[in-house]
Amino acid sequence: MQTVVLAAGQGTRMRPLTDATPKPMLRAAGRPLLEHTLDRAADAGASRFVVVVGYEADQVRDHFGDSHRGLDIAYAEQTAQRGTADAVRAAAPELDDAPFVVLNGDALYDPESLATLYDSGPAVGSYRVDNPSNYGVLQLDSDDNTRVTGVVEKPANPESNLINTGSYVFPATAKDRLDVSTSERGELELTDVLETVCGETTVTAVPFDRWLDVGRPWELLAATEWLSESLSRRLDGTVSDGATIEGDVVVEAGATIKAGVTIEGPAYIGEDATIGPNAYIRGATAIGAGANVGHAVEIKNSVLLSGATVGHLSYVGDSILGRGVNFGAGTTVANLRHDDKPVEVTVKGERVSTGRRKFGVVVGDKAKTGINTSLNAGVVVGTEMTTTPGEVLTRDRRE
Ligand code: TTP
Repeated sequence: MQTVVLAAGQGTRMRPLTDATPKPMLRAAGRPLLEHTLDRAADAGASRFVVVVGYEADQVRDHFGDSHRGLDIAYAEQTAQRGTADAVRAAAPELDDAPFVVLNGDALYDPESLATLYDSGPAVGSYRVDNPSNYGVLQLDSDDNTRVTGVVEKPANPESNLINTGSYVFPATAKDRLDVSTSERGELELTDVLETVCGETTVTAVPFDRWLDVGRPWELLAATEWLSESLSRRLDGTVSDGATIEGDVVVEAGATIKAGVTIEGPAYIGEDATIGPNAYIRGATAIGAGANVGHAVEIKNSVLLSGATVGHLSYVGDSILGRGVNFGAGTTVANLRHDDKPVEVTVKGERVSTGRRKFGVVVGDKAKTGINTSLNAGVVVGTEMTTTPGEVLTRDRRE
């Protein structure tokens, strides 16, 4: 089935990691989120893709070109990010007169459930959560509890814990229902299109076994953890006889693992990365292309994007380091509160629980720390920001 993939958003909740990168191009387990989505859609039954691009569109186009796994990709440009209905409207001229699937380019869907969605008639992917008030909650027909009648956004008193995953099979006629009015939060929403379609035809809720919306920085760690489960051991780079590589570890061609390094999989080491000597990498860690992890450095359950350097005597736990970040010798990250409560991070000016007992820091592209910097759990360091030698950062440094 023809598949529209939304990848035009600005990813404001993911800042500073999205200051210069579209969110769907952030890498989890070595590959952009959007590539994982296209792969899973291809496996589930996509026949061709219409990728809606907008924010930093060229990065998406340059990476994928005009096909993926033998399936054509057409691009639709959404010039201003006015909402998901507007994004699909931008894609409409590229669609044939047939049913179409819509997926978010920054969400992960479990392959089996996605295949079921593709095999369904008009449908919406649903998922059960503990905190439905944070999502769009599906309203179901009282006589037929697989039939969707509508969606209530972030209800104070949700009538169920079944939420909208943002994945849909629309009938061809939905192309004529894309002109919606602006919602309370000021966007043109695809859920309003869904509501119209629900009034015209039967739309079924297809339950997903697993789903992850990657909207905030710590969700990039969750994505990496999930995708790391399917890594299979492959050592294409140069691995010293004096290194210990345990479990499902991928070392890409051109990467160098020096003596004294221990890597406990699952872990991903990108092309031309250099690890060691004497470094320790564990948890679901992904080290990007050209990154450098030096002597006596421990990296646990973290993502280092391309070109990041942690050169000497450092600890990085449960953290995300942007492209070209440089940690001075002795930089140490805290990833646990003394009161054992979930670590909080400021997202768009508000303190938000990550839900994680262990979470370290988020560091924007090209930021640099001075030697012996201490970074407290939940701290965000903005793009190109710096710290002085010996500095203890207990608050964000965004500008
Ligand atoms: P969101 O995650 O709601 O929006 P976003 O990606 O811009 O992130 P943030 O809220 O942090 O600013 O969007 C859901 C999906 O829809 C996502 O894949 C991006 C896409 N999208 C568009 O393509 N165009 C749009 O105008 C909007 C709002 C989203």
